[in-house]
Amino acid sequence: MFGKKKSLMVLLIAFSLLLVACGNGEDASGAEYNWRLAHEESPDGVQDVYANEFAKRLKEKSDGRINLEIFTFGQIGNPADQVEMLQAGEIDFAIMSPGFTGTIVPEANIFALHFLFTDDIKLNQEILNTSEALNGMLTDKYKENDLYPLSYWTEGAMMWTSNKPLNSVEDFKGFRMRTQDSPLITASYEAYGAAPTPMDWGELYTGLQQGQVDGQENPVFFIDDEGFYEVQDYLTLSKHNMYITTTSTNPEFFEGLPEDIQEIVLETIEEMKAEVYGIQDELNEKGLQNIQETDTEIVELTEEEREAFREAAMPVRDFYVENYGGAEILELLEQEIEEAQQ
Ligand code: 6CS
Repeated sequence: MFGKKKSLMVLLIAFSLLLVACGNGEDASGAEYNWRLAHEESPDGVQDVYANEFAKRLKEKSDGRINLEIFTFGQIGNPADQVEMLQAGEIDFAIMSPGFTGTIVPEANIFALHFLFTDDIKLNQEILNTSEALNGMLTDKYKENDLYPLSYWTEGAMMWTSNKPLNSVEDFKGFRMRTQDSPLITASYEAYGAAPTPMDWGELYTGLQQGQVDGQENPVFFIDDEGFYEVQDYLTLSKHNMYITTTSTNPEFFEGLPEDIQEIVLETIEEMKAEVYGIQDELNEKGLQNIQETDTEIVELTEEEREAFREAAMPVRDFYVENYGGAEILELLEQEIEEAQQ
C-alpha cells in the first residue's frame, strides 16, 4: 500500500515539475519552427548576407529546430507588400526599411531627416543599438501597427548618383530625384527645391536609363550591385543620411513563442548588431572600388558644401515634429546622438 502511495507521489511531483516547466513558457516539446523572412534586396546584398547569417545562427543555437526560409526582393512581392504580409502574419520576419512604413507609422519618418546622425557609421550603429528613443519609444509606435522592430541597423551612408553635378542646393532645382515612397523623404528633397519622384527600385535602372528620373540615393554597395552607375555620370559622396533598416517580426507571432525560443531569437539579434557594421563596411568598400574602375566621376563634397545642405535640411525637422508627431522621440534621439559624440 505504502509502495503504491510513494509511486503516486513520485508521479505527481514529476507531473507538477512538467507543469512548472510549461508554465515558464519553456518549450519542452522539442518542436520544430519553420519561419519565413523576406528582405528587400538581391542575393548577396547587405540584407541577404545579414539574413543568411541570422538564419545560420538560429539553426545552430536551436540544434537545428529553427529553420528560416529567406525570400529575396521580388520573390514574394516588393518591400511595401512585405510590410503588409508581416502585419498580417503571412511572413514571420522581415528586413523592413522605414522608407516603406512612412504612411503606417508617422513617427518612423524620423529616419528620413538628413544630417541627423554623425558622419561616423560605427558610432551611429552604436546609437541605433542602444537608443531608448528608437528601441523604446519608436518601437512602441510600430507595435501599435502590428510591426515589431527587434533591431535598427544601418547599411551605410547614402550617396547621390546623377547625370549632372550635385554640389549645391541650387543644383537640385527641378531635379527629379528617385526616392522610396515615403512622405518625409520626398519633403526632404523638396526642401532643396528638387522634384522627388517615388519609384520602386526594381524599375529604377530603366527609369534612370530612359530619363524618367535624373538621379537616386543609396549606399554604394547597392549602386554597384544594381549597376545604377552604368546609367549615371556622377557619384557624389554626399553622406547626407544613413540607410537605416530594421529586423522586424510580427508582435503577436513573437509573443506567442515559448520563452526559450524567444530568447534564442533575441540573443541572435544582439549578436547580429555587432556583425552588421562589418558586413556593410566590407560590401560598401568593395562597391566603391568597383565603381572607381569605371568612368563614373566620383565627387567628394567639401565641408562647406555639406554645411549648405545641412542648413537647407534643418527646417524639415520642424516639419516632422508638426506633421508626424515625433517631438519627444526626436528630442531624445538628438540628445542621445549628442551624448554619444562626447
Ligand atoms: O532604394 C531602395 O528602395 C532599396 N535600397 C536599399 C539599400 N535596400 C532596399 C531598398 O528597397
